[in-house]
Amino acid sequence: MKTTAAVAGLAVMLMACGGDKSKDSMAMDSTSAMTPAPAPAMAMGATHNVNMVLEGTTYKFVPSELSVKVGDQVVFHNISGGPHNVQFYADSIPAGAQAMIDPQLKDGLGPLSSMLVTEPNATIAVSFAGAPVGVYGFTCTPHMAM
Ligand SMILES: [Cu+2]
Repeated sequence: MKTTAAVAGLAVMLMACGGDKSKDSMAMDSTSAMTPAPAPAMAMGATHNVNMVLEGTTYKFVPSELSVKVGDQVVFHNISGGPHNVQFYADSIPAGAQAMIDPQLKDGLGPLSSMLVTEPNATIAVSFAGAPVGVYGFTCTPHMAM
C-alpha cells in the first residue's frame, strides 16, 4: 500500500466558476514536508469557506485560490447565480483522490461531481481528510464553459 509521506502538505486551490480559460485547480505541495507534522490524523481540520457567486456576468469562486492542509474541509456556499455544484477534473487530481472524493458527493451529477445546489446559502462540503497531496482542479458543471 502506498502511503503519502507529506501528510502535512499544503494545498492550493485555484478556482474560477467560469470567466477564465485556465483550469481551476488546487495544488497540494509537499514543500512543507520538512516541517514536523503535528499528528494530522488526530487533529481536527480547519474549515475553509468558498462562495459561489455571480458578479455581473461572471461566475466565480471566492476566494479563487486556496491552500488547505490534509484533514481540512472546504465548504462551498451557494451565494448567487446558482444552481452551482463542484466538479473535480478527473485529469487534474492526484492518484487515489477520486476514491476519497466520490463517496462524499452523494447524488452527484456523475463521477467527481457534486449535486447541484439551488437553495440560497446551501452548501457542499468536501473533506480532505486522508487526501493525497497534490493538485486538485475543479469547476462548476453548469458554468464551466462560461
Ligand atoms: Cu456555477
